[in-house]
Amino acid sequence: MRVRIERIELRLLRLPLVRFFETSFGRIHDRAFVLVTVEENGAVGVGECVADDNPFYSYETTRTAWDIIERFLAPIVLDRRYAHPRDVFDSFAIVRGHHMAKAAVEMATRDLFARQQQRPLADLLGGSPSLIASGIASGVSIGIQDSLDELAGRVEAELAAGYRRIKIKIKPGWDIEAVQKVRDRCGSVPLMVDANAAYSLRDADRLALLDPFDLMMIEQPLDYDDLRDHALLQSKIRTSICLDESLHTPRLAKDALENGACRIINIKPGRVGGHLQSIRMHDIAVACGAPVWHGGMLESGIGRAHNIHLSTLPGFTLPGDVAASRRYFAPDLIDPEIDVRPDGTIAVPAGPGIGVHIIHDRVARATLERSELRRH
Ligand code: OSB
Ligand code: MG
Repeated sequence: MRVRIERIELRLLRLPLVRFFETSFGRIHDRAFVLVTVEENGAVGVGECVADDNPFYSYETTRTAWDIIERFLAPIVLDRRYAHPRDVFDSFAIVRGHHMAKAAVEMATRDLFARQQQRPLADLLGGSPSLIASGIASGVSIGIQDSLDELAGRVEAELAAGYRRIKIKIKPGWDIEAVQKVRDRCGSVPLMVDANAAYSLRDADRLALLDPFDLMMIEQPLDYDDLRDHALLQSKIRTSICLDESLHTPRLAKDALENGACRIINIKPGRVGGHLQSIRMHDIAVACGAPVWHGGMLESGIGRAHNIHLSTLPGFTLPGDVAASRRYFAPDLIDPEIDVRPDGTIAVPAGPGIGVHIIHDRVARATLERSELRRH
């Protein structure tokens, strides 16, 4: 068994969002991303690069990812024989960082390999058979709204749809009141907040005001490179800190957990460099006894499908930001779309690879640029 990529196709896509999404970085109305297709002998695999147009969540952008894949990653993988796609990430070691670019190529190669073997990706990744059968628990991420009433209405609608946990975005000026409003209207539902690095340690007293609301966690309150201040903050507040932006590598996750900078780990394969690094980070968190959940990056159904398969690893014990397609895109690039069931779970696609059917017409219509890479 081996995998050897003969051709890579890059596409820059843009899809309008069903509704704007606002975080502490600002408000967006559409989502641009690079879709990576790898091919061997007519068989293909796909990966969605989660880098956005802007370098706000991470320094990577659609343009940097395209450039890094074209000039550095493609020359490494093209025509190289890998015994297994788990070897792809480490073969990129000469390139520092650029995890989103690396992840898209590694994940596409995983999909290709799993399809060649006629196995679902979850099985290849080491997913738990019971989670593969039962589906994964789904939560939603709700952006900053124009009013607190609008926010409460959205939370109610998502709870009615079955979602098992609600996350609301916060920033200074949209925090305590927002949480208070949701608790007043919706009671003791599983609730958490995500600050996307909008605070500093000087805000510790304000963040401690969240303690009485019994939140599951506060995600990434402080800066993306700031483990020490997160540890100091965690010692001052009762609410558990979960890190997202700060955790780029398994080693950082270990440092963060051992030094008390967080108690819970968010895993996004794009942020850490793909499935292998996600599995390593998952294993570290499990060894430390820390709960893990799967984050989201407003992916289309293609990236979403990868996330669902990865979420079947046994350490993913908390509901992830892996929700139905229709929350973001109408239509999605896949059919049938990803849907949530009334019990708040999402089925794991059962076919080979990521197991979803891509509507190529829709991909073509959303494509702004296209390029084919081969070894010459
Ligand atoms: O911080 O988790 C985040 C979206 C884009 C960038 C960062 C984040 C998010 C979300 C949305 O919270 C998660 C999703 O539903 O895909
Ligand atoms: Mg986050």
